[in-house]
Amino acid sequence: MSEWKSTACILCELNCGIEIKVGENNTIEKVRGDKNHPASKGYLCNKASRLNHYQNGRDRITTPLRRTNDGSFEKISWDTAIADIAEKLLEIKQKYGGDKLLYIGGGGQGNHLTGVYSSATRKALGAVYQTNAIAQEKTGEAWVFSQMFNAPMGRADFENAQVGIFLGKNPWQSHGFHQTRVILKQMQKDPNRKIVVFDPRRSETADMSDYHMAVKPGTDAWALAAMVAILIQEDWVDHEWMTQHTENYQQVRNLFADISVSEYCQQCGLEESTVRELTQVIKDAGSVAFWEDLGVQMNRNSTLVSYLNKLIWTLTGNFGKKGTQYLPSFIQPLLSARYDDSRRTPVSNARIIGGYIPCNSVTDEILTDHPDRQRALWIDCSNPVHSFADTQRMQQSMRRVELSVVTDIAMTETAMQADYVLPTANQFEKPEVSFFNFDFPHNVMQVRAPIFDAPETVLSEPEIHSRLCEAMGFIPEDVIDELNAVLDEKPEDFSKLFLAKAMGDKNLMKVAPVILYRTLGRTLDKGLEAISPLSAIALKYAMSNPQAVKDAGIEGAGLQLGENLFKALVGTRSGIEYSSEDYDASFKRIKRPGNKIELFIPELAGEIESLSKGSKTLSSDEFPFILSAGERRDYTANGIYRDNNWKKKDLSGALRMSPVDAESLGVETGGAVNVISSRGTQEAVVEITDRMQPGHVSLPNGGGFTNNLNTDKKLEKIGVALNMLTDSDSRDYLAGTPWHKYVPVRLETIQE
Ligand SMILES: Nc1nc2c(c(=O)[nH]1)N[C@H]1C(S)=C(S)[C@@H](COP(=O)(O)OP(=O)(O)OC[C@H]3O[C@@H](n4cnc5c(=O)[nH]c(N)nc54)[C@H](O)[C@@H]3O)O[C@H]1N2
Ligand SMILES: Nc1nc2c(c(=O)[nH]1)N[C@H]1C(S)=C(S)[C@@H](COP(=O)(O)OP(=O)(O)OC[C@H]3O[C@@H](n4cnc5c(=O)[nH]c(N)nc54)[C@H](O)[C@@H]3O)O[C@H]1N2
Ligand code: SF4
Ligand SMILES: [Mo]
Repeated sequence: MSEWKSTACILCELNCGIEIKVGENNTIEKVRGDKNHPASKGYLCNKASRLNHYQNGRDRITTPLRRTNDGSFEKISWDTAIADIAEKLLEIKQKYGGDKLLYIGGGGQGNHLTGVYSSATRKALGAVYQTNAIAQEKTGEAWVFSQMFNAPMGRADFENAQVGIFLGKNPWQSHGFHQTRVILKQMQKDPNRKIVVFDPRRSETADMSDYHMAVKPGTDAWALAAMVAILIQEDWVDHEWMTQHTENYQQVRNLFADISVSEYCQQCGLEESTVRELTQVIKDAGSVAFWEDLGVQMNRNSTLVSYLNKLIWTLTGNFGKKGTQYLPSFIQPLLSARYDDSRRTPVSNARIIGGYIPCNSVTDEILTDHPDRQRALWIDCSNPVHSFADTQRMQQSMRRVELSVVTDIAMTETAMQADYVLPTANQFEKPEVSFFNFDFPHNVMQVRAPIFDAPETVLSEPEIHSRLCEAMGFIPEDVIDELNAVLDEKPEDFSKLFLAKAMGDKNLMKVAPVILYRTLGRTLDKGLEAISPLSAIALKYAMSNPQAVKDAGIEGAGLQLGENLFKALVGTRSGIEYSSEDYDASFKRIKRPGNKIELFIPELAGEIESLSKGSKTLSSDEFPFILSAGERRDYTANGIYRDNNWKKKDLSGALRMSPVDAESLGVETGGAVNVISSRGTQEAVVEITDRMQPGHVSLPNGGGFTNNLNTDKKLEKIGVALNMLTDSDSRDYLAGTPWHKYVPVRLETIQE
C-alpha cells in the first residue's frame, strides 16, 4: 500500500517541506506541500510535482567507474575505487602539498551533508581551496556585506514589506522567499503596498509590478547611483537613524553630491521623473525590502551594484526592523563570516571571498605551468563543465589535473571528463539537511530521512568520505572504540568526552564528522546515522545563541540545550524552528565597533567616480546582441532534472527576442538560429515576444545536457549548453563573478 512520507523539495534553495506518495518500484506517485513545515506551510510550486524525473532520472549511474588509458571507463569495485583514490590523494599531498587539491561543490540545492563530510577529507589532506556556485553569484554581495557589516550575508522580509524591490530578480519564477507567489499576490492586491522590478525584460514579476524599471541591459549601476544621488541631493536620508546606526556618511555624501541625475538616467534608459518618483516612494515608505539576484550579480559592475543597493536601504533606515533587511542566524553559515580579505589564489591572484575562489578563476589555476597550480580536483554534487563559464576550458582543466574524482547520481558532462566517477545515493535515498536557513526572526531547519532504498551498489557521500578518510589513515581506531564504549555504558557523558577529545587534538577535530558518524551514528534511528555531525553543529549553535534556541521552545542549559536541539531536529520529519529572535537582533550581528554599519567602502569609490564616463555597451558590429544566458522559467531547474521529459512546455528552451529583432533577422517563432559568441556556437529555437527589448535576447538555464554513457542509446542534446558560449575572462574585476547575463553574441538564421 502506498503511503505519504515527509521530505523536502530539492529543486531550489527554499527546500519547501513536501510529502511524497510512494508508488511501486521506488517511484514517486504524487507530491504535495507539507502543511507541518514551519516555513513553507504547505506551499509548493509546479516544479515539485515532477520529482519522479529526479528519483528515476536519466543517466543514473550505479557502479564506480575508472578511466582507462584509451579514455573509456571500466567498472570497478568500491574497495578498488577507495584504495586507488586514497593512494593517489596521499601521493599528491606528498609530492605537491595538500593545498593542490581543489574542491568543487559540496551540496547543490539542499544536500549539504556532503559539504560537512567532505570537510573531513579536505582538512585531513590539508586542502584549502574550494569553490561552488555561490562563487559565481553571491560573492560580490558577500564582499560588500563583509565591508559594511562584517557579516556573511543578509536577506529581506518581503512578507511584511510595504515596498518590495527586485533588482535583476524574477521571484515569480525563481522564488527565493517562502510562499513567494502567495506573498507577491498579496502585495499586488494591497493598494498600500508596491512591487518594483528592475529588469530589461518584462518578466512575470514585472507584469505584477507598480514600477517596472526597464533599464538597458547591464546599466543598473547608473540607475542605482542616480537614486543614491537623489536621496543625498534632496537630503531625503534618515539622519537620525544613520547617526545611531552608521558611520562615515559624509564620505559617501561627497561621492554623490555632484552626480548628474538626468545624465545617469539617460545612461540606463530610464525616465528621470520616474526615477525621482520611485526614490520618493522609498523615502516615504514605512518599510522597504530589496532583493538583488542574478540579473545584476552576473552582470557588469556587479559588486558596485551590490554596494549601491545597500546604500539605498541604509540611507533610508531600512534595516533591522519588520519588513526590511536582516542578518539571519545561520546554524551553519554558507560563507565564512569574518574572513581574511587578503586571501588570494596562488596562480592568478584572485580574491578569495567567504572562503571560495571565484568559479571563473578555476581554469586559470589549472591551465598553466605555474608551479603552484592545482593538481587534483574533487567534485561533489556539481556539474562545473556544464555550469561554470567556459565549458571548453573547464573540460581541459579536468583532463589536465593528475587526478579528478566526481561524485554524482548521474553521468554528467563533468563525470565524462573525470578519472574516477563515484555513484551516490540520491537525496531521497539518504538522510539530508539543508543549510539554506535564511528565515528570520524565526529560523527553521529540517532533517530528512531516506524515503527509498538506494540501489545496492551505490554509497552515500558520508560513507564515501568516511571510507576514504579511514583508508588514508586519518581515523584513529582507539578513539572510536573509546567513544563507543562510553555510548554503551554512559551515553550521557558522550558529548563531554567527544568535545574534550576534539578540542585537545587538532587532527581529530578535522575529521570530527567521520568520528561522530562511526560512534554517535550507531545510536540514531536506522537510515539517520549520517546525520550525527549535526549534533556538533547544534551544540555549537546552542552554546553561542542560547536565548534564541530557548525562545524557539527548546529546553535545557549548556550542553543539554544543544543536545536537546539535536534531538528535536532528528526527531521531527517536517522541520522545526530552531531560533527565535526579535527584529533588532540583526544589529547584534554587525560585527563592527558599536554594531554600526560602515557606509563608506574606499575600494569602490573610484568605481563610483568612473560611472561619470558613461555606460558603453559591449555589443559590436561582430556581436550586435546582448544575450542573457540563464533565465529561470517555469520549466527549468538547474541541472537537477537531466531528462527533458520533465517539462510540460518550452522543451527546447527557446531563445526569446523582440519582434523588431526577429523581423530584421527574418525569423519566426519556432525558427532556428545559431547563437555565436567569441567562444562558441549553439543552435537555438526562437520565440518572439514583446517582453524583450530590441538588441537583448534571453536563453533559459537547465538545458543542453548530453549523455553518451549508454552507447546503445543515441546521443541527444536538447536545448542550449549556455557555457559553450561564455568566456571565463568576462567577470567582475573584484569578486570574479561572471557576466552570464551580458554575453555579446551574433545570431544567424538557419535555413531548413
Ligand atoms: N524555475 C527555476 N527557479 C529557480 C532556479 C531554476 O533553475 N529554475 N534556480 C535557482 C537558482 S540556483 C538561483 S541562483 C535563482 C536565480 O533567480 P533569478 O536571479 O531571479 O533568475 P534569473 O532568471 O537568472 O535572473 C533574473 C532576471 O534578471 C534579468 N536580467 C537580465 N539582465 C539584466 C540586467 O542587465 N539588469 C537587470 N536588472 N536584470 C537583468 C532577467 O531578465 C531575469 O528576469 O533561481 C532559483 N530558482
Ligand atoms: N551561463 C550560466 N551558467 C550558470 C547559471 C546561469 O544563470 N547562466 N547559473 C549558475 C547558478 S546560479 C547555479 S546555482 C549553478 C548550478 O550548477 P551546479 O552547481 O553545477 O548545480 P547543478 O547543475 O544543479 O548540478 C548538480 C549536480 O548534482 C547532481 N546531484 C543531484 N543529487 C545529488 C546527490 O544527492 N549527490 C550527488 N553527489 N550529486 C547529486 C546532479 O545530478 C547534478 O549533476 O549554475 C550556474 N551556471
Ligand atoms: S519553490 Fe518550488 S522548486 Fe523551490 S523548493 Fe519550493 S517547491 Fe521546490
Ligand atoms: Mo544559483
